[in-house]
Amino acid sequence: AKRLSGKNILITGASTGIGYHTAKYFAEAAKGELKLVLAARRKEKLEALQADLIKEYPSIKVHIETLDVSKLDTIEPFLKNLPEEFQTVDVLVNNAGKALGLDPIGSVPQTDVEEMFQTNVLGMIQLTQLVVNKMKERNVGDIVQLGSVAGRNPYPGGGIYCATKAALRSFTHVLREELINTKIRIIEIEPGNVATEEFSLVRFKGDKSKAEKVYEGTEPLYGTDIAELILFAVSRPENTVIAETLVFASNQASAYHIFRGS
Ligand code: 8X3
Repeated sequence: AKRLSGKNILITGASTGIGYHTAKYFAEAAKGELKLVLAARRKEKLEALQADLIKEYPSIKVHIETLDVSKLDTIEPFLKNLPEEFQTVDVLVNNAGKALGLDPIGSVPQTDVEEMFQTNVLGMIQLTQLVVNKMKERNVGDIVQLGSVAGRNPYPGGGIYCATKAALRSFTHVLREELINTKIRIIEIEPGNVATEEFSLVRFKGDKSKAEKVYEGTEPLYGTDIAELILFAVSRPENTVIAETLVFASNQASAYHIFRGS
């Protein structure tokens, strides 16, 4: 908790899933002695989370802001307009991201291709480029990248999503190389199958039965499990960088291989 105390943590995609739980885990670990900038597209969800956090931890400072990272030209104004006390970002959690469909290459709707790349890659890059320069000036900071097993182990039907996560992985490696002479830590978390509230629902465009099948017969990971890892990585002493972390549920061995009880 001491290592987090007073820090300002910016989380994208904070309204649900891994981002939401990460906000809660940080708040709990620091007993409210920190600042959170929570960004996502849905204002009402952020408002509810902010209200919960303030109720539970009266000393916490939470700034919420509507942000769609796929709208690249909104990212710089978003940062510039942060209230003074939230301007200095100590920890950036690049969490916003999505998979759309499982269509074979040749049949992926162009809108899906663009939406995945805009969000998972271009938005993430834009935000990181702006934040990293400020971190460089201070020679300190943590950038947490939400990669995926999909970035290492591409699977049929994931032609675009896997490519976005491979791009994130490559970008993240370069960032770590370039920042080797700084105190900025680059942390990549690469989850396998995580049953968040919405990941599969978004992938299958609201088809609940398809979404539920992804986790059927398994004991999946949950958003809370990944939040716990992000918190662990960020709260290591400054000589330690959890550089990469491939994380599976205990019944998953690769992107393709999930044990479903038979
Ligand atoms: C999410 C994991 O297996 O759906 O990044 O690609 S998977």
